[in-house]
Amino acid sequence: MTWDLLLTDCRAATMSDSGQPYGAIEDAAISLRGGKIAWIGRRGDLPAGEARETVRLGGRWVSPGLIDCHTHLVYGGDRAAEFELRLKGTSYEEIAKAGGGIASTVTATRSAGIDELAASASRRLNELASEGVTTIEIKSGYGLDLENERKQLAAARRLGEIHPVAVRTTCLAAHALPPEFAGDSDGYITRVCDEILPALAREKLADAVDAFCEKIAFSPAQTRRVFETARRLGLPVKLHAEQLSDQGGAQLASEFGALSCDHLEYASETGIAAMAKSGTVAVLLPGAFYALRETKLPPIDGFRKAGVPIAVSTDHNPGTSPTLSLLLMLSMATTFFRLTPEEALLGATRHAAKALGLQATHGQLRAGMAADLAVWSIERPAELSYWFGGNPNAGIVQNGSWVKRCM
Ligand code: DI6
Ligand code: FE
Repeated sequence: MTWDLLLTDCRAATMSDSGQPYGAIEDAAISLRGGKIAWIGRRGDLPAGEARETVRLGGRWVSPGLIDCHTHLVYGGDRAAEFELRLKGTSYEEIAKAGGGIASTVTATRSAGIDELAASASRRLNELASEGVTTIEIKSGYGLDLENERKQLAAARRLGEIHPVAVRTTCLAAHALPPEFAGDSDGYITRVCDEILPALAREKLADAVDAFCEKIAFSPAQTRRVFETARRLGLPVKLHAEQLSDQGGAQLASEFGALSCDHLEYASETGIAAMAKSGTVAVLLPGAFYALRETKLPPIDGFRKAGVPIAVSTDHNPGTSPTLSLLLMLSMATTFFRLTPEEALLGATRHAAKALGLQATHGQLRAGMAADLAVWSIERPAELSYWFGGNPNAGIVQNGSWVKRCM
């Protein structure tokens, strides 16, 4: 057998369901071929073979490359001025109603060219990727018309071409009401369903469809129309659900077999049961929880008891979660939400893959899966949510090739 790369003298947090915490393999070897994991197991069991390159990792831990499954990475401008306002007491809802918030980012995004959007997002992506993120989801939702949603998604696709990171795109045209549709949110949803989504689906710019179901955004009835369109176009759905109030969004999204419901601080028992039934992932976004000084915790125990897989993501966006660290989110998920470190890491690997529909190929170290790996200078995997600040990443492999070479 010949391999492109053989990693030995390492410990593997495979994140597979092996019965061991973290699916751990002590004294592991991992061989890669053709962009995939060819073999993984105990070093002593390694089959005979030749590797073009062998790297001894000195006992370091290897995990699946991290997956950031919910971001709004591509946008114009920033919202540092609004941040100052909020600190003087204005609420997120008040800012949104006064035409600030998302609307101000829409203005800045519409006036930016695609090169400018890609360049600013590229700098942010470098930061996220330096922590071992090898797959990222990027949403539109600051264009709010066909031309500008297309521009955002095309910028996101370009990032996937110029960075060693796999990019999944999501059309979030139903994020906020654009100013030209003020007072006519049903009219805007008609535009989304009849024009924006069909065109972007045809152009293969969107891998999924998302919406913001909330009092300050779109109603369940409007969200349903968006989901019906997505279904007709053959695109999977996700939902910003129950972030500020319980709208029954989790039930609605589950009815459409949603990949994920995200935020969920105000999710109900009924919502949880519906998600469990449809296999929908609960994506927790502790950065937004932190930045909005939310105090209502998402119903973590309910998700656990119902067997709803939990993911953790940055929700990177300029308004409510301007974070550039997925590891910091793992720390916050343990400290704020009391996830165990193992649950937190599952949330940025196996369960995050499921939230993107990539569970067959990503998020675990298993033969046949994508050779996307992160190498860590740590003694135990719990350190990935224990430290906050600092970066213990020591190496990154994407698609079988070194992005950041160890030693
Ligand atoms: N929920 C969020 O947390 C972000 N979008 C959403 O639907 C906020 C986006 C923003 O404020 O720009
Ligand atoms: Fe979001």
